[in-house]
Amino acid sequence: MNRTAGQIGVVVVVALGLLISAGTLCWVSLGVANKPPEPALKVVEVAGPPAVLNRPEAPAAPAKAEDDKTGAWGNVKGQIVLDAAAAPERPPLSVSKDQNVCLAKGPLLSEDLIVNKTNLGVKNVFVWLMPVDTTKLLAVHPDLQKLKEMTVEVDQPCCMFVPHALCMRQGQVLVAKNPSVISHNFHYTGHPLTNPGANTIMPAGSDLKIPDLKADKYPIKMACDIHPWMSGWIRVFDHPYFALTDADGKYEIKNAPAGPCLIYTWQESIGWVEGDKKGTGIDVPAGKTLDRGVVKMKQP
Ligand SMILES: [Cu+2]
Repeated sequence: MNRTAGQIGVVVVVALGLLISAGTLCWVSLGVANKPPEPALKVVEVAGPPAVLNRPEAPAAPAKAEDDKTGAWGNVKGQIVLDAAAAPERPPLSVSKDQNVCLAKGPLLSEDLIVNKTNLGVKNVFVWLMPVDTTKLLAVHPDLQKLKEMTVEVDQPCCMFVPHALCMRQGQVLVAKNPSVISHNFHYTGHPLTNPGANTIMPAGSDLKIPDLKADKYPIKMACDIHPWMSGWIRVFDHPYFALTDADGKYEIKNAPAGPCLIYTWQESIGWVEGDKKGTGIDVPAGKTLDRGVVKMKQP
């Protein structure tokens, strides 16, 4: 029994030796002897620092768009001025119908191009910001995230749209009003796929609610088929960083995300005022105002 056990012991030792040698040869021949598989723990380390994961009392981080790396905000302002020696006169509109109502407060003047006679500032230029990477959204300042007004109104008191140009945010409802004693036909048209528009008769004293306007780089045109001189423009944004120039051609956009972005300027009589549909690169300074000074707009 003892001899047999001894023989078995020798066989086991020899077999183990052969197995170890074969295993080593196998690792070496496969080229993996010096590259053991990555430990599963490595993945856990990459996923996040345990010190943070183990802090249940840590406050939740506020939701931020990807562009917001600093949490800082800045302002952008400027002025759009017509490149001309003098402000052009606004031609009177040809009011061919309902004169007793439409001309009750005097002649109607074209609003296609309204230029300040003193400083040549151009009114109603749309100015807005966009991210450099158009697949992302601009970070929005916490004070501006919630819509302050759920509706935006456009009035038609005397056969003109008031205001003639308006900006709104996606989610707001456009309310067209007709306080006059005659009918209008509210006809709005945007991009056929985004804001295809509609054409609705508005009897005297009626309102029309349009709740589904979408943010788009294409403007929406307002018109009235009954009074063909009526016109107006709407732009819809998915952020709050837009402005219309005032009677001096000035604009200011506040609390925009600091860092690089694109600025667009568009006026109905010439289209793009500065640059083109690709916009113009600017850098919004953290905690400061970028004054872009005067930008000259060519004449139509
Ligand atoms: Cu009308």
